[in-house]
Amino acid sequence: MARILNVAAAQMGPIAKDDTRPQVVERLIAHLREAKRRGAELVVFPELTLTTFFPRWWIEEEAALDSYYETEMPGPQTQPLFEEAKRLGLGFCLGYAELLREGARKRRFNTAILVDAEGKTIGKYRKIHLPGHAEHEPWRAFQHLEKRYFETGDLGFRVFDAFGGLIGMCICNDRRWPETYRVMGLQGVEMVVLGYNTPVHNPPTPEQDGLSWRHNTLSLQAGAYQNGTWVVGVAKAGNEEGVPMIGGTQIVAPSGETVASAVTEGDELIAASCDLDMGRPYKDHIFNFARHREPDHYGLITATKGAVTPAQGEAIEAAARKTGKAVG
Ligand code: CDT
Repeated sequence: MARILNVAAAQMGPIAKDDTRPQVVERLIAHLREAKRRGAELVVFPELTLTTFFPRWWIEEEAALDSYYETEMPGPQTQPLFEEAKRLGLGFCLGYAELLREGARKRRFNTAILVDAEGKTIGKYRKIHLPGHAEHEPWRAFQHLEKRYFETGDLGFRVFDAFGGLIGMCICNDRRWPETYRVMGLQGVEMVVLGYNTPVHNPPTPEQDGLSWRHNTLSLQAGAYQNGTWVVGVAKAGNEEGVPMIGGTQIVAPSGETVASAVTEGDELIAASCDLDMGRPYKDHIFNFARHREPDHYGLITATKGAVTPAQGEAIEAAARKTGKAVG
């Protein structure tokens, strides 16, 4: 019998700086109700769903910065979302800015959680690939200060036994990196869910602006196919505080084919019935990892962060082969 997971991708239109949490949560609840009407079991919301994409601004006042983060989840303002999802019997994935206090130290993460149909948080992911910069760069039309406002995630790329399958999470820029999917692929992931905020314009590389949509789809489809997994990518889209952001929300099958996609840049829900066994033939044959991967030759992947010269590469790989680092 096919293992079907009915998933909904809940694209959000822009969220203004002055929009309140209750206003946003009301929009999320509207998505939940529409998802229920469409037979969904799991609803995926974007990255940093609860506020405008604040890393576009240089924010000096700490209280102003803190106002974009959640110190508890659910908190008083997000509780209605959890309650409505539970009432409807829906699970969801929600991205938000997380603020932790460890004694006097504040820790900040770009986080996503997986919540089951009973309202219980069963998985957490903290964004690992943080794009942008850490200092004010006034020459840019807008900032991208994720490297200032968040720490690198410390939870790894975990895969959760949930919704009748193996579900993984990542966030926005993570989707562009093959390592993200492969680490989850090596844990048998069957569906990767992710949200994103992607400005059309990236100030250092304006010549690529016209390719922003293509690079999104290319990354989602490659990650799906190369790991035999479903991938659900969900945008916060449209013109947000004067910054145009791509839509392109889509559900990608393990074949690498997009089976449902959003057509607007506003609040729009798309859904698909996903057979979690559809990845099986990919995992068993062309991407049978145990049979065909050659980790002895992938030493550079973990031995170096940046590119090295070919001569250095050869030396590092030779050293890794000698110590027999790969397992399995
Ligand atoms: N939110 C996020 O990660 N956005 C990035 C923008 C890249 S340009 C600095 C992305 O990869 O879509």
